[in-house]
Amino acid sequence: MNGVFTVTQTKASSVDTVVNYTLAGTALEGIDYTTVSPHTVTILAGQTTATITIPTLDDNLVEATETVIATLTSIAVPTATLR
Ligand SMILES: [Ca+2]
Repeated sequence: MNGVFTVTQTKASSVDTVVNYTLAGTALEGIDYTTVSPHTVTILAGQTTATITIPTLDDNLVEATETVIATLTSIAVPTATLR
C-alpha cells in the first residue's frame, strides 16, 4: 500500500506550480519506500491540488509502524515565497 500526500494551494495558478519538499520520518527512503527523485510535486495550471505518492517497499521484517513526513520547503516554479 502506497503512502499518498495531497498538496493543496488556496488559489489556482495560471501556470504550473512546482513545489519542493523534503521527506523525513522513521521510514527510510530506498529501504522502506522507493527513492523519490526529484523531491518536487507539480500542481498543474488551473488546479489547486496534487498528490505525492510514496511507493512502499516490503522489507520482510515484522516491525512497528514507520512514518513518512513530507515537508513543503519552497516553490521552485513560478518564483514565489511560501507563506
Ligand atoms: Ca520497514
